[in-house]
Amino acid sequence: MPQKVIVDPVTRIEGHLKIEVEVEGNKVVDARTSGTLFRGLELIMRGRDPRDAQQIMQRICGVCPVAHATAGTLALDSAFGIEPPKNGRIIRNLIFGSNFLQSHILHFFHLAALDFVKGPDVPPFTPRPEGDFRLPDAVNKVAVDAYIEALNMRRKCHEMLAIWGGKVPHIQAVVPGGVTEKPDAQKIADFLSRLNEVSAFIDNTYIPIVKAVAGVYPDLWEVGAGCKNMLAYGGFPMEEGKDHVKKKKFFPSGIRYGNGTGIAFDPAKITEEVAYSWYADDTGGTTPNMAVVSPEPRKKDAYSWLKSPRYNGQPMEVGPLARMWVMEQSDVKALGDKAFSVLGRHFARAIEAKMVAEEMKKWLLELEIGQPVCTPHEIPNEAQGMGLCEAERGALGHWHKIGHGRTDVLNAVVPTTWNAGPRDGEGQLGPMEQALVGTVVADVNNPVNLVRIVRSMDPCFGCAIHIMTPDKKVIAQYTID
Ligand code: NFE
Repeated sequence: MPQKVIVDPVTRIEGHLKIEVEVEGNKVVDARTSGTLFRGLELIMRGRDPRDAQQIMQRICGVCPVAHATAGTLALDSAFGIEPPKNGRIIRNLIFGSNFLQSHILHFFHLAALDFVKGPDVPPFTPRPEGDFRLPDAVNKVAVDAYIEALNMRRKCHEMLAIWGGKVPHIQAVVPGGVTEKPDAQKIADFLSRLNEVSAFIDNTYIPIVKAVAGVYPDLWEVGAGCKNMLAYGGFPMEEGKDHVKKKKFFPSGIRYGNGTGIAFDPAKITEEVAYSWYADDTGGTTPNMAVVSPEPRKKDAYSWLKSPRYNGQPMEVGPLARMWVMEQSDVKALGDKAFSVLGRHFARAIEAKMVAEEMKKWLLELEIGQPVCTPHEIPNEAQGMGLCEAERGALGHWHKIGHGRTDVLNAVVPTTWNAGPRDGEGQLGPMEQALVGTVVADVNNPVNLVRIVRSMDPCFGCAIHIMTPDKKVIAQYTID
């Protein structure tokens, strides 16, 4: 008889997640991931001036607002038939890159590292799963000290972002056609001095601590493999003169199934399903630009407010590992099959933080002082746009339909929905569910590897779902039986 293990809520992630697994003979044989809040932000956009999208949709989340400003604006660029000039493209990349670094440092040091680093016996280091802290004392102390320094580094990233974006978390400067902030020598110098500090922290603290963790938890290269289907929409455009989906990007778009060869990404193959989601069935199976959001909180057998996005009918993992795997980044590629694991995801995230920091130094020097930052535009009466980018946690898309000059339909398909959505009508488990299945749970009273798997994917349920239903009074419960 399988034993049920429920962790609800999973802490040290953004938002509300419940995981429920069945353990038989010490192994997880089935898993369900439930997003327990409803997202209704798209409904707020209906009937509004479409240019509100990049402002309102940013409120979906305080961790990755720039990703939603970017996807929202790219969708408007494509609906309006415009693109930013070179300066606008680069400043958007600098704004987004600053938020990227902040988010990756936050995720490792303030959320996931505490699965491996034993802090002092006070909050925020307690409560914690006990019994499996393996770092030598001296290394553990460096990692605990880095918790504080990481807060400082995140502040620097916010300051970098504010130089171009006006403020954090919800930024002002990203608008259809480009940005509103012009480059000058002072801003470039102020940005670079902070970026150099953050970059040194990534090289000298972030990457070494990830490697130290990997050194003493080698078993975690074998834990949490998941579906091995990797998807990247591509991020950080590097050229002008094309629709943004087709532009050369720093993180290329693509698909890779396990060790297979890379396949070109085709947005027409994205669908959303709702077989086990609390949405009316007519929401499902449609392409994202047609999606309607009809909540049905009492739907039979449903167990999540997340939908199940699929690519060509397949569940896909998105995020740093997917980006590094798709672009065949040498350090991650060298891991081989070990890349599909808890440690592989942490390693890929740290490597890409270094890559983005290095690249931002180059982008900064490509700015052309005195040249335009934005392309003028008019709002069309009827139009459709798609905005695809790489959010910190993976592939993010906004689909925006304009009618009578107002927003008719806006739909966001976010990284955590890809990773943590429920099973689909074919019975295929979502990527996080697949990553949980097969895990050895030696002690059902302390299922630490289950939460390590979840955190390695850096889920954010604020993005994936939003707004609480009035009748869902219980918001936190932890049960192990
Ligand atoms: Ni709220 Fe987000 C990111 C988006 S969701 S953090 O990154 O989009 O996975």
